[in-house]
Amino acid sequence: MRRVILSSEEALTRADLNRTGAFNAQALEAATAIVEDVRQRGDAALRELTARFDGVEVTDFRVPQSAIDEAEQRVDPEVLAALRQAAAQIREFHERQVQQSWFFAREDGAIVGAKVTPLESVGVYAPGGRALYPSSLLMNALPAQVAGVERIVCVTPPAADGTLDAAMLAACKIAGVTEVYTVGGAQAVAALAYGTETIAPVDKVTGPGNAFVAAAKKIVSGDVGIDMIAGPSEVCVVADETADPALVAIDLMAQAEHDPLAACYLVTFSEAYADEVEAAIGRHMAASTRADITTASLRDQGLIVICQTLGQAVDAVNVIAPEHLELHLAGAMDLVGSIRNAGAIFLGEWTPEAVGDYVAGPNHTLPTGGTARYASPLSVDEFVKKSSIIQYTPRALARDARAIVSIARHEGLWAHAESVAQRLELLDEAGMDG
Ligand code: HSO
Ligand code: ZN
Repeated sequence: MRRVILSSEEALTRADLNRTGAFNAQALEAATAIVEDVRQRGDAALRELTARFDGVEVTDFRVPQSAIDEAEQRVDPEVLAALRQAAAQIREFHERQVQQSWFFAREDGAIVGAKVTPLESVGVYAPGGRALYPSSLLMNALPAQVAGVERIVCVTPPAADGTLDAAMLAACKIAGVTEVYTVGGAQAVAALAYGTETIAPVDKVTGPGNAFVAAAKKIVSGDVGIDMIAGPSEVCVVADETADPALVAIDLMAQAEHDPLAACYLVTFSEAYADEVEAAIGRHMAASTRADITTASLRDQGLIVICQTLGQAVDAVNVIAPEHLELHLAGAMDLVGSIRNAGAIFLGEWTPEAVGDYVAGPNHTLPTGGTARYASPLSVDEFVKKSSIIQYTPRALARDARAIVSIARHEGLWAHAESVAQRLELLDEAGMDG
């Protein structure tokens, strides 16, 4: 892993990070053409693009309900039980996020508030290939279900033999997905956004994907809602001398094995400790079943930051603004207040990121690429919208009339002012002073 050694006066900068980004100009150009093609030609384009990119001839994109219902019988019972346990814990966590509509009655009789309404339909993108994750399907579909979304559509690319993973279909069933389509890539995002003969459009598209999927989400956003544009996955481990280097090493590898582009950061306090972690990575690697991906990620994207002080380490974390942050330090909980930027914070040596990836309950769809500076984990909020509610009484209107008329006149908006003034006249005629 590359190293940056900070003297006590130095601070980590964003330029030190060399982030790859969620997509590039090439992916954007390719996705633009694909989205346009699907918009123009619907299912015919989906068929051609699926043949070209997935090497599969799909005649009917819709997965029959019977296949979804039967999938549970084809999944290893232990995996099925694990998915059910994960779903229960994810659901329980997200139920706490549900927001109620609220109304506030003012003393003058006016009522103002917000009405919370679930989106009618959402489309969840579930990647295939290297990133075939039923857990991600749960993390996207369950918050939508908890929010009260009625139509939850899953799109996912076919395997080389044209089939879909049984565990993915079982996860769809567990999470209340109502339609599944065998289509992936930018073309699937376009189909969800604009609709085709077989796929009715949705209100919002969520879910992770490769650079083309990320680019397609960027393109369709505005015509349809999107969650976040997810880039390569990241972890930042802060470890002091008390942390077990073997555990720090395996936790870095747990993120690196996702993707050669995954970015792993180790923030620590001596070169000798960093050497120990790297030596442990070497020992673990011999047993890894994903050594190629893991090695490439750590070699090309990995970064070790050596700090002199804890304050410097906290500053480094806030510059990295990692998707996942693990604190392997004595007194980790005391540091939480000073961490401004992190998608999820894992405290102490008994909390590997894998806990949060699967079962803890919080969402594993988290802001990447430094977007934790301003963005939050995927939540029930992403699947509802709010409408403001306003009801005035004569008294409330009389009370606020002057302010409205003043601002309206200042803005040169005659009818705005009149719409209030004329009502006040009506009140006068009726002998009501509000
Ligand atoms: N760490 C991944 C989520 C995941 N891990 C899915 C296992 N399966 C991205 O945050
Ligand atoms: Zn993971």
